[in-house]
Amino acid sequence: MTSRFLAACRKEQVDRPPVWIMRQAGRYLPEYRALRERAGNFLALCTTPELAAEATLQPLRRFPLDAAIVFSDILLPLSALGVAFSFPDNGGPKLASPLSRDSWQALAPPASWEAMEPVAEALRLVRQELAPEVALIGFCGAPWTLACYLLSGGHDADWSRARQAAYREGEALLELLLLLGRAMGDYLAFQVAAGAQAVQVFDSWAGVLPAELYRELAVPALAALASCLEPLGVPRILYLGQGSHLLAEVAELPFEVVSVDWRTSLAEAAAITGKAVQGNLDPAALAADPPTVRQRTKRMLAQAPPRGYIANLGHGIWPDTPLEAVEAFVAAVQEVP
Ligand code: 1CP
Repeated sequence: MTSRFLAACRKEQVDRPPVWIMRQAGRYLPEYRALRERAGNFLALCTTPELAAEATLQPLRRFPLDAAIVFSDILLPLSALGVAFSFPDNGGPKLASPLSRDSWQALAPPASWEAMEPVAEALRLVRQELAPEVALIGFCGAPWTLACYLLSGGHDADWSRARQAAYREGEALLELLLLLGRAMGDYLAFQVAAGAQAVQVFDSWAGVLPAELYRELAVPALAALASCLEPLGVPRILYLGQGSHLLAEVAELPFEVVSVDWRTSLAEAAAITGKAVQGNLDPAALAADPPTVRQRTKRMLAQAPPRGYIANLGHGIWPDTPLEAVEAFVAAVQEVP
């Protein structure tokens, strides 16, 4: 059976839009919280293939989603580049120390992805369990978003260190971004070899850059990343957080799908980029009662292009999301037309 998700990525005709949810495995699911408890901590969950596979499959057992995304994190492959970080129990990743220009210039691409073998094994385990029509997605962080974490050392409200570096030492930063782009392209190819049928590159913090700097710094690194995947023929999805002003910048990049958040119109994203589009319900909308979620979802669908559309949220689902709201969201997409 062919995958509705893969067909939509290629802008082929489908009976209804495919649907999946960014961060669909996670804390809003009680069974995820139990699994994470069993694993002891988040890193152990990511690096034990049987547990990572189980986390990946959990949302699929509950909701009839059209795609699974391997359970991991964008920071994990940086360990293969020698970057040390941790995931404290509450909040996002923390680096042992933020990278300075000297330390980032000493980074080298990994000779192999052997250190990421648990992710490959999780992909293989998940593929064995998934129904044939459900697509399996691999992912990585975009060079710019990874650089935000590397230079700030953890979450930062305005990513000042990376943005200042973009102006103060743009040439050196471009070298770092190109290195990350080549490394992540290679890492995604490694995931494809293990069974990923499509890949998503998360540029969650794209929107903090003005268009001019995005063009000068982020785009060449994304081009390097995407070109590593060219021979493999898998659909490439670029998630652009807060990226309305960047649509024209990414139009020429070899990604088949652009994924946008709730601030960007789906119709405009499709018109400006010419690509298939994914998104874009506000994750906050899932706090409403099921009939309201259904109504908001229908409104989103009405804005979507007739071909080349994948229903999703505009960013990752929030941990306090009620399960009934997720059900209403998925059902509203699937009962089309
Ligand atoms: O269980 C926990 O408490 C850990 C929370 C958590 C989870 C469930 C983190 C820490 N990462 C993840 C998994 C994860 N991260 C997945 C796979 C799950 C799935 O999609 O089903 C994916 C695709 C990611 C990607 C990711 N990690 C992004 C890009 C997407 C986005 O949300 O913008 C980013 C920015 C990260 C960094 C990160 N890791 C974890 C957190 C809480 C964060 C965000 C920190 C921040 O806001 O800066």
